[in-house]
Amino acid sequence: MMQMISVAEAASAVAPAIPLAYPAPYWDQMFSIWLSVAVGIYLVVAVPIFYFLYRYRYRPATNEQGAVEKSGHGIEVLWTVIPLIIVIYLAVQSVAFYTEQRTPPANSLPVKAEGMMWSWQFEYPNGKRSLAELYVPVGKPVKLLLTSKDVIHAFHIPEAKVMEDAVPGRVTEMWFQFNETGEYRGYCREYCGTAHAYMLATIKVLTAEEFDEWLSQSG
Ligand SMILES: [Cu+2]
Repeated sequence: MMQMISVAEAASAVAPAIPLAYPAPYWDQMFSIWLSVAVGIYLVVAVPIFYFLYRYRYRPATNEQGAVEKSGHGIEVLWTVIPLIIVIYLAVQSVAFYTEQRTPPANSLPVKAEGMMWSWQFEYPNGKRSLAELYVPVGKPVKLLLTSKDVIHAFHIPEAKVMEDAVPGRVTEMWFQFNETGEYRGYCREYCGTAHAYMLATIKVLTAEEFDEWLSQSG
């Protein structure tokens, strides 16, 4: 019984009802689907291989001459159509999840993010700015509008499993949402020179009230 409870707890820890951050679950689900399909195909192929290795092993004077298979259209259609269906499913499912991962929800809070050697500057809708600290409200999607002052950088949030390039002269988009308050880290993930490794941003996830208060304070 104790074992059962701990297994159930482990399962709920792997897939909590409300994940720490979006859009990470789309990526996790896609990974699980691909892994399941890959393991399934591996078993379908590998188990018969080992069986046939044993079943048709060499024995003197037995089946020295192989049988010639002449009619096999049925099985050829089968091994063409089944993989085709699997590949189409993976493609359609991937596009569906990818679209969710990449499309900021309509109610997203837009925040401009500018990379520079070697820090990040953020600008909020009311014009307030912050350096190396990204303040966001909990439970609300945030749309980062990324660009760069100098070279190509990339903003990466491990918990949300998102990353996007920050390119000079261009604005790129990525979205994320934290569902728990606390401090998390954003990284530059495009090698950009000497202090690249120190090009971090602290993501401060506040309650809606704390965020509104912070946003309304000047400077
Ligand atoms: Cu950088």
